Amino acid sequence: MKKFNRTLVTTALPYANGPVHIGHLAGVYVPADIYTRYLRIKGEDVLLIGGSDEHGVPITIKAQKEGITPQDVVDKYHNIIKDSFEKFGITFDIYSRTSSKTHHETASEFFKTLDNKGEFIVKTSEQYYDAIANQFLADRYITGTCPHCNNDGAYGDQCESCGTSLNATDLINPTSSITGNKPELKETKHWYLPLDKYENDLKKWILEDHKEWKPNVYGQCKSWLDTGLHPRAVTRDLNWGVPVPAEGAEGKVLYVWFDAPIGYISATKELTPDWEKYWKADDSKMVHFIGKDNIVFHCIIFPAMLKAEGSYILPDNVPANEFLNLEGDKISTSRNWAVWLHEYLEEFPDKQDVLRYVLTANAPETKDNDFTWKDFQARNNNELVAILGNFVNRALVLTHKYYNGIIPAQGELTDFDKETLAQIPVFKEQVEKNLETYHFREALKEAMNLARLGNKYLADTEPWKLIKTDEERVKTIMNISLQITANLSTLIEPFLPFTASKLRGFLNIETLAWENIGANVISNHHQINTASLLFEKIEDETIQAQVDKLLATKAANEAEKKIVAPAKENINFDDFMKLDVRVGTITAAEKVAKTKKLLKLTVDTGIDQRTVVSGIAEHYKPEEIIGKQVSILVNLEPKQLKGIESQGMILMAEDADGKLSFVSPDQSIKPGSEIR
Ligand code: B3M
Ligand code: ZN
Repeated sequence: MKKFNRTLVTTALPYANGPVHIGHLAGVYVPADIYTRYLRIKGEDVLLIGGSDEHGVPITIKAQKEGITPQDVVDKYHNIIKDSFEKFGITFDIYSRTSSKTHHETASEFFKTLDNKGEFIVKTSEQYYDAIANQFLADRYITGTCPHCNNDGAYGDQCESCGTSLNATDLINPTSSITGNKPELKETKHWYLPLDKYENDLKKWILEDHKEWKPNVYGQCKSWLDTGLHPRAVTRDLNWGVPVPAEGAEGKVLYVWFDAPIGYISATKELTPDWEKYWKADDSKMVHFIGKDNIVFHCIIFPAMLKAEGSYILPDNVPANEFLNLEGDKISTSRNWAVWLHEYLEEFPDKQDVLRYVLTANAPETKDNDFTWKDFQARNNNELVAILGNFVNRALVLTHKYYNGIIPAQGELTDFDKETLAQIPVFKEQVEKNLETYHFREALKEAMNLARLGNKYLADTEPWKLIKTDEERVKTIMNISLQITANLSTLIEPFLPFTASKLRGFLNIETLAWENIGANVISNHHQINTASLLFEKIEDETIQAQVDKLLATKAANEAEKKIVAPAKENINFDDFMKLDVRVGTITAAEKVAKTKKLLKLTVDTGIDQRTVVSGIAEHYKPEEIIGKQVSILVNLEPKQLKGIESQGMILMAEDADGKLSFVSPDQSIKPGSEIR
């Protein structure tokens, strides 16, 4: 195996268009943090690089939806995301953002270098243009009917109903989602990176030289490479991003997937003047932690960019994970189907390690996996509490009870003692071997096996019985139990950093050297501190509350689906003009006796003062609506209701839950004004 002298660990830059959730943590940030902490504790030279991806259509769409600027969007979410990562103990050496000045300069320079070297092909093609909005439309801004399944809401790049990848020009009846206008085809010029030029190099590099990559990653790369690579546009017609530094490129920005991976370089630059060593020296190892939807960008496109530039190293590994689902459904930001990290931190204070543990133990390493709250509870109660917490607690409590917290010296060791101690370095090696090959679930299991060993040792030696008959022997047993505990505090550090630090506090020790795991690491007569429980049981009610929260989300999503009733059959203009709707002012209101729903209203319609009976009593109190301006249909045939003649109808908006709301003018206007 090649010998490396430093490691650069990068993590996918999350789009700053929403907060981060457990899927992000499980797929990318926890494994990357485990890996980095492991190398750091071994004393290696390693950097963990991260940041927010603040460009591209995902950001502009969010801005449009919320009626704010793209800058507002990224400012808001960058801070939320950064804060969540920090609180979960993801130890970034730098968490930057692609809107930074250094990044704009770096990405721009990178493009210029390639352009000057003649690495791009410039081509003109026809793309959809919205003549009213005066702009070319990104694929995501075009909707239409899917030619494969007839779904009406297909996007220009994909139909989410049948999953087919589309070109915008495939859509039947394309519509601009900015103006609702029918877009037209118009010529535009773009810069393309000829990926085909690197096909053979990439084939050798991945398919022959990196057979050790995870099967899911290797397989995806192979299928791309087998299909054949084509030139890919690296510029876009958009007004948000890094401007294309070339002549004739006004109004164009770098494609977000061109600039985002360069973000890893910019962030390293911002972190250290020594950045080039990490990116260009042959003895540097680069590892990209990403989710499976980013594989092609990190294994094919970015390496092609780096090769085209010429002075950079390529990643040594890209241990991409599959997806984590939530209670059987795909995690979705737009459907709010997620466990949001900032909410978890509030609802489960000081339980970061519980989530880190569960997400690692159940990581989607080789296939999609499911997060369920039941499993979360079970792993906490049956593993963290019952195995790790229980062992540590017994070792510490007994030491306090028998020896006032002063570690007794070992006497003569039995064969069983020796066998037990000999196991410790075996677990260390297993953890190492698994971490170095990106098998984080397995590595965690091996670390937990040391706690299992401790439990077994105590169960087999039963010091609480021996203390009455063989006090000398108990000293040895407790010493060995504490050696195991102290070794545990190092072995679990990469996975459960908060717990490891607590444990060191209980033991009254500093971080121990990784290399020493396996030895007797804590000395005789050392005084330990008083301890509390490392983990607490999570009760059914707590879990039920989380399940209920998700059920409420499901119900809200269902209601949302129902809310928009399909449009009724078309009517002609004359039919419409038959309706005489006016602005009226409510001048009096009272409940209709012996009814629950009805109010008797007097309305100034401008034409007259008239009586209307309206079914709104469950939504409004009579006294709160006097003076309110409303919409009233004045030419509806009068009707007798509970003995009162109702002369017209107040128009109400009604949502899926049956909530009613007046349709009122947004400023005071003369009663009798016509509504059409
Ligand atoms: N922002 C996509 C994503 O969040 C993208 C990753 C960029 S990594 C350079 O899935
Ligand atoms: Zn379709």
